[in-house]
Amino acid sequence: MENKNTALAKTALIAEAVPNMPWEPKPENCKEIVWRHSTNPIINLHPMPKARSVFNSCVVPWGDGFIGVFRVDSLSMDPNLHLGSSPDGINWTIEEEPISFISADPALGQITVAYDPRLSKIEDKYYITWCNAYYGATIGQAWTTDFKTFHQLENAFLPYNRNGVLFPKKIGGKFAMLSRPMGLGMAVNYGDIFYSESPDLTYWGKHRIVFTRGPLKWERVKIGPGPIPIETTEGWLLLYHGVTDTCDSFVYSMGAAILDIAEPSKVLYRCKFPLMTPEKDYETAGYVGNVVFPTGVIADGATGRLAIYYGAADTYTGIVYANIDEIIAYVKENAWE
Ligand code: BMA
Repeated sequence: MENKNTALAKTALIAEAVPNMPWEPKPENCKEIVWRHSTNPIINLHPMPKARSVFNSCVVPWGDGFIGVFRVDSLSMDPNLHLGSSPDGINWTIEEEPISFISADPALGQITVAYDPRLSKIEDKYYITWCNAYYGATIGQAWTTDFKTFHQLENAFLPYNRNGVLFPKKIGGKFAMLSRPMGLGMAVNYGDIFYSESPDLTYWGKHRIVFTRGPLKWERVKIGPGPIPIETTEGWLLLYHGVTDTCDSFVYSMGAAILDIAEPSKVLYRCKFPLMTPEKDYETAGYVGNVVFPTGVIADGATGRLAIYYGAADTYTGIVYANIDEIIAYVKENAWE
């Protein structure tokens, strides 16, 4: 019988076991690296009375089940962050009212717009980062230990910045974050992934480029980090979104890269091809069509299984599954020289 250590070495995933995670085996005829949950989308339009849609959200194991922070677009289409819980990671109950944050500075606490949360457990705390509106998009930060009381911290950066994604452990003793500084509006063409460090989550610095938009079409307009990076024996697996333009819109796909464990601004491998592009009706049509936007992941250290949560068409929540071995092999085989 295989013991846990053997399984860890084989799967290359450094994570706790999550035996009850959502999972479906790869369909026999599937040639893709990731495959969709059979009853996607798992969260449909109008999941509760005051909500229009729920997407771009993140989840973690909690107790016997799962808990998550969800982007809920209200009936007026304004986004905010809501708590959700689930026994199986697929059927979610999302709270009607947004999360209320306790903030030392009332100016920061007046959240009017909040979206695209990420959730990261570092030591004994769960940290939420999100796109916060403070004179423009910037990175909001908060922590909780019980998912009842939420303590808001300083915004990490000046506007304009989106997609703040904390690493799930300190690097060289410092908190570490990937983010995507950006221009204001479509006129300023800027959207690449940077790495930053902080001793205390208040003061951020040592900003380093990780990688810029790619020369291939699928990611030539902008890129941004997706779920929290996944620790493996090969390095940090970063799932990210890459955006291209067509004659009438953008197309958001999911790509992957492997970053150095000790110095994550160093890219070891970056895959030339996306792992997933919008193909299903619920991805190509909706509030914003042709969008797959990964923001959450559950990783099972015992088997190397991944369940990746993504927003579809800015309207629905979906899950795709993958095996860590297969993703890593695919990224290496198809990496830029
Ligand atoms: C990005 C963000 C995301 C959204 C995506 C596609 O810029 O606004 O929240 O999912 O565009 O519209």
